[in-house]
Amino acid sequence: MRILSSQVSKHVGDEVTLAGWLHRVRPLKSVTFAVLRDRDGLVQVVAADPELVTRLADLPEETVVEVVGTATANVQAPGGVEITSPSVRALSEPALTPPFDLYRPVVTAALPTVLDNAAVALRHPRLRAPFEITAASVAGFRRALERLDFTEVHTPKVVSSATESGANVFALDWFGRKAYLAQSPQFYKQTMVGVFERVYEVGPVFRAEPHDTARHLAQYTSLDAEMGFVTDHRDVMAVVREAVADMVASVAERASAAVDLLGVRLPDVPREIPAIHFADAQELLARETGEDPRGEPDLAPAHERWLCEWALREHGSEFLFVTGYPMVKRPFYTHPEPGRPEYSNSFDLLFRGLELVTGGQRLHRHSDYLAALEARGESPGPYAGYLAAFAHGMPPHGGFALGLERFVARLTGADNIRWTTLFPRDLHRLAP
Ligand code: AMO
Repeated sequence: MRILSSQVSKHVGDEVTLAGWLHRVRPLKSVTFAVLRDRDGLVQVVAADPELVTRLADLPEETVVEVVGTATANVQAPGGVEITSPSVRALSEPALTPPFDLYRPVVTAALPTVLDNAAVALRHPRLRAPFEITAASVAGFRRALERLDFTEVHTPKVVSSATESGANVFALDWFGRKAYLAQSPQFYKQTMVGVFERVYEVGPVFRAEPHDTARHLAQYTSLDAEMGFVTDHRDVMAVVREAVADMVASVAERASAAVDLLGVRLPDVPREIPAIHFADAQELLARETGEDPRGEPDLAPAHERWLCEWALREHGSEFLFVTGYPMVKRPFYTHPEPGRPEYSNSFDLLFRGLELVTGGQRLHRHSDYLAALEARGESPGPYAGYLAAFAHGMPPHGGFALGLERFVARLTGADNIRWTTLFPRDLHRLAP
């Protein structure tokens, strides 16, 4: 029976069967050291038999093999155990040479080379590690929301109207009718509050981003939640805090090898994440930075970075909520701030200099939606299916969305979101 590389130390003295990829083949004078890679790690195989040494010389790295041999303790072997007296059987054809050496601990290949050759490049332990962290992050997100009694839903990704703004939407032909790729599950998650009160979704969303930036993708994974019976956006922020805390904890528990390999420093998630109102943030920036952003409807990336440094200095937190963004910059479903209707009951969560989450309280009265659409010069027609939820009675509610690839990029310190995206889709890239 096949065992994994991580299990060989429990079998010292036994004959064992392993299978995986030839990570490295290193011929010395009389013996050949081969390193086998499986889903759990690496194990060294020592071939001394001249026939096998000759055969290994013809097996290129990345060929898939089965190895049967004796697990033998050797303090000099990585992990303290190696496989001796092996027989080796190829399970694949001799593999093509990878575009760069997968066995070298550090990746020197540039991002485009990695992306162009993703099928094989992602096998490199350092390039695969972010996706172990991604999987653990999603498990943590689900765990938090399940604990808080949210129900997971799966909503359409082809829709009949834009949800976030008309500009960056992909249009497609749907049996002769105009359709769009969903920019978010926004309308459906709100609608489902009328059914379950609390819902969440993990799924792809599409943004026709015309800019080639290090933080934007044309398809990304959105971690969404929506909940009913909130007092205001602060109830939603409390759920964001729980979700992020469980994501970080789950990464520590389930992806510790990847965390160690990449030298990731996991953040503390404060019990209460500090929050600053948009207007106060602008005052602070004007006072402290010599620039005056007051009057601007949004924060510049440089200002987000500055505010994150400030939060770390003042509050010892790598997370900062900015609340109350101006209504003009928020989608029509946004709830205004009571008493200051130019501001909104919305928030962003900034993490290590970058916007990670957007959320807020929504309008919930049907008449408010009609007024909001009219104020923006839009007709309610295209939104009929969504507006029906409000006509039939909806509670005060709110929700948020977290960009998964951005989260992992900030966590791992990646300088480009594409290092933490499987097969990224962007302005230039539709394959592989
Ligand atoms: P928003 O459009 O701000 O909000 O998106 C939410 C979060 O998704 C991430 N994100 C992106 N990640 C990669 N590439 C992109 N092009 C991209 N665009 C956004 C960010 C961002 O914070 N419906 C609202 C959410 C809500 O209010 O519930 C929405 O989609 O991390």
